[in-house]
Amino acid sequence: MKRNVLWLASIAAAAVLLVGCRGGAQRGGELISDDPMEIARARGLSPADVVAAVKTYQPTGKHDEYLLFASGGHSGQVLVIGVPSMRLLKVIGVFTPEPWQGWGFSKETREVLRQGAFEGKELTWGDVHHPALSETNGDYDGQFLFVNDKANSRIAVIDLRDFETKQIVKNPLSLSDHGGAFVTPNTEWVIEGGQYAAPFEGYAPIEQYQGQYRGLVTFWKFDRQRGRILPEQSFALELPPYWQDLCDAGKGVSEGWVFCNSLNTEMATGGVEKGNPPFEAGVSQRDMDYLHVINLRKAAELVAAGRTRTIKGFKVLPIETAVAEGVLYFIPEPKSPHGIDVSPDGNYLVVSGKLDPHATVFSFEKIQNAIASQRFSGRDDYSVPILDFDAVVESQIELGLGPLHTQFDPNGYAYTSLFLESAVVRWTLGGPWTEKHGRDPWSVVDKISVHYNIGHLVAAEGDNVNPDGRYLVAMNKWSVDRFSNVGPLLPQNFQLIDISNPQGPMQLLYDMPIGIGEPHYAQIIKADKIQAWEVYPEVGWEPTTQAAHPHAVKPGQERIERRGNTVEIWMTATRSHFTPEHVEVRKGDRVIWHITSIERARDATHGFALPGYNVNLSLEPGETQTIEFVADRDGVFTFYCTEFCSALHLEMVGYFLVRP
Ligand code: CUK
Ligand code: CUA
Repeated sequence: MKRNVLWLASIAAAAVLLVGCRGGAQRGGELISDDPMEIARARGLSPADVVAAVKTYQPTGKHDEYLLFASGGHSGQVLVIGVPSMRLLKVIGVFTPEPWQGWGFSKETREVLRQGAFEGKELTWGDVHHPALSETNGDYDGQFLFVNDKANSRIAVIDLRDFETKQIVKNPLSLSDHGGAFVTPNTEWVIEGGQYAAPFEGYAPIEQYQGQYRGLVTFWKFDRQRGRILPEQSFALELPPYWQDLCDAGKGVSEGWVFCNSLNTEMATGGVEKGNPPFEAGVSQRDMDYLHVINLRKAAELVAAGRTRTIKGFKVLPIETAVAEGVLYFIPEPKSPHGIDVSPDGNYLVVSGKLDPHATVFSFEKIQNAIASQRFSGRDDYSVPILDFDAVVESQIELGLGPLHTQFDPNGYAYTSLFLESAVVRWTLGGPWTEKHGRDPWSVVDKISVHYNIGHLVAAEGDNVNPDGRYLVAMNKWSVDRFSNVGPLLPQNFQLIDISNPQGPMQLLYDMPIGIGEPHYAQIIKADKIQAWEVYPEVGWEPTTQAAHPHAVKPGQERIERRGNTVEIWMTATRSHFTPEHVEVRKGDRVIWHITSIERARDATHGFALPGYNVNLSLEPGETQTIEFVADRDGVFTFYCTEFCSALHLEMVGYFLVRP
């Protein structure tokens, strides 16, 4: 209903523009009219611009219908954006310290960051590629978000009750990943596909590539109750040293299976400086690479039965076992593929090769038949059976140049990003899906230009069993001339596209520059599925454990205690004071400082800055956080609140005195 009203309003606005308007809206560079038509004309807006504006504008206080969770790329963070307004709502600190949130500054959050250390070395950035919302029966449930770090092979768990990172797991076997994070339809497993093959155990000369280097895909067991990945129940599937790329989890008919693309089945090892072909040529000599088809259910049974080796304390299911037990099959796929996306019903696997203008669609049903009747066209060097291409392919559709990633809507359409063409193509996904909606199977129906060099695209709930359609966001690598010049490093460009009309064309609505990292993938969830807390459930809450903090303190019980060279402080924060306000220690003392916000009012956040000691905390209502350090600088340090919390915010200070 509301949408109809909006639509009518925008049509009316557009119609008036089309028949022309009166002039004189602008005088001396100033807009003086409050007639919308005159304003539009004075600003040079076309009727389509006005329609786009009306479709995206959110009046003050009105909430967006959808939330977009976008990877923050090499910022190591996650972005939360409202759709359709494209307003940035939050940046979630994940792999990188983030002072506004106190992320990586308190003892509690530092410990989460340190979980992601590589053999003891703390890593303070990540390359986030693929966010994955938790699912129940293949539909987003709004509880958790998982993201991968391509640079260091890590997965992070974010709890959507407070939008904070709770856990980082470091893959002990690898230092790069890509096909993650993806979840199985009930979030039992978080999938982390590999990327650049390397030895599991450490060093091996590159001449021993085929024998010593390995690919892998890791299945992290998720405990929803505890909100944690359980590394001891997780395992990796050993794979040939191809470069596994994106993965997707089966759903519906294909639930229990996992599909991963690969490139470099040539096993090229580069070395352009030694006269070898460079990687870019070496990895694309063959016409076909291999789509990996993995029976995860069977693999998990083998792991439970102890059929694993342990490498660096982590369970590994060997290739030989996977092959012998029917866990692993290959399908030839056009070379150097990128996206693999499973259709909403789970039957079609859409593979797009950047170097091939087609999407290749495989049928899960045909794959099962080919496995049952052993229709193999051979085996690779590691004895993995290769399914006969013709036996499992459903269709190949010419989409355009450089197809990458595919999403779905409820109208029987698929949408694929075209990197080289800078476009989004809408096409019909054949089979019963299309028949039900009375469409031609496997045909391109519409194309829209985007600016520029699109990587991923994301439609509302467009990768789960129940896509919403409505909106699609093109995630463009280059913005070139779209925005004011901000120097040689340009923002990426998210473009919001209206896909709500199944009969009409797609319409570009909005450009949003992303001035932080390079977002790769994103997911769009219906906003009302997320039930985030407004304040922490009780005073003295510890967000990293989601439980009462053992060192929370009630008003009146604030204190400072000394034990030998250790000084421990239990402090409260409220508008507009810290208690106590004087903390005095001796140089060299170890300081353990707990601060509890005793606020219960929504949005009454306090900060806690300790200059000279590199501390800034964010204390949301009810939260308790700890800082721990050696007072190795003497002097007088004013700690103060970094959030403008009240009229007397400037007075919310105290003195930390360190006696020489
Ligand atoms: S990737 Cu970057 S555009 Cu990591 Cu999913 Cu395709
Ligand atoms: Cu508390 Cu400003």
